[in-house]
Amino acid sequence: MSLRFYELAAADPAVRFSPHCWRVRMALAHKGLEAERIAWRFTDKAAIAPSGGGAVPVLVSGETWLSDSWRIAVWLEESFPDRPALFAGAGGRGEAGFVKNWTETVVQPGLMRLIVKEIHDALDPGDQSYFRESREARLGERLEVLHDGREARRPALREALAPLRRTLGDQAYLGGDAPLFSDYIVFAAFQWARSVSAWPILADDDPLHRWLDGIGGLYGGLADQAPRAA
Ligand SMILES: N[C@@H](CCC(=O)N[C@@H](CS)C(=O)NCC(=O)O)C(=O)O
Repeated sequence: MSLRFYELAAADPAVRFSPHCWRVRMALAHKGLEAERIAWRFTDKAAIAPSGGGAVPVLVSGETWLSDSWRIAVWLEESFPDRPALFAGAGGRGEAGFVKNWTETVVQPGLMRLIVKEIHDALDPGDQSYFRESREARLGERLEVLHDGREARRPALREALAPLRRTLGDQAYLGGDAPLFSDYIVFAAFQWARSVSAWPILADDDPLHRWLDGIGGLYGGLADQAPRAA
């Protein structure tokens, strides 16, 4: 079954930074699946119109267009049941739902306000005004103001990561002894940040580095070796 994968790209098309796309990239690698990766830009809505939406990730299999990282992961799990599991059964999938919602309501919004100016700067010029307008409306602030105030906001994000830090103090991965989709959901948010920004989100001695480094090195260093804008 051949797969096509639309991924958000920066000005340098080799830089793929979207957190939601990174979830799918890691999920495909976890399942041992190859996909043709297609660079997509925010303003190229027409290219993914058959998905029914205007956002990536989009995965295409034959005539089937799938959008939304969670739906794609569930589809991969159901379509490739003999490959390594992304969820630990129905209960594990339920719990991964909490991880997804925590990541989307706490981790990603916190990171966004720290790196949004650098995302903008990494974008293709054709995407920059769309991004600025839509994100300033969403965040209620100018990108430069958010950037200038980020030092003061970083401690709050570090503190908000306490549940993750404590869980990973007791076990190697959110999935237990080995990573599952829940690990990739949170990891992808950090991969988003480091794809566009060299500014340290975590303190040097944060124990989360062990977990991040472990996942970054998986699948031949897929994430660690990915091109970055910063
Ligand atoms: N719930 C979706 C969110 C997808 C999403 O927001 N994608 C962003 C890139 S990270 C996007 O394509 N946004 C399009 C836009 O802002 O116009 C998922 O999990 O895949």
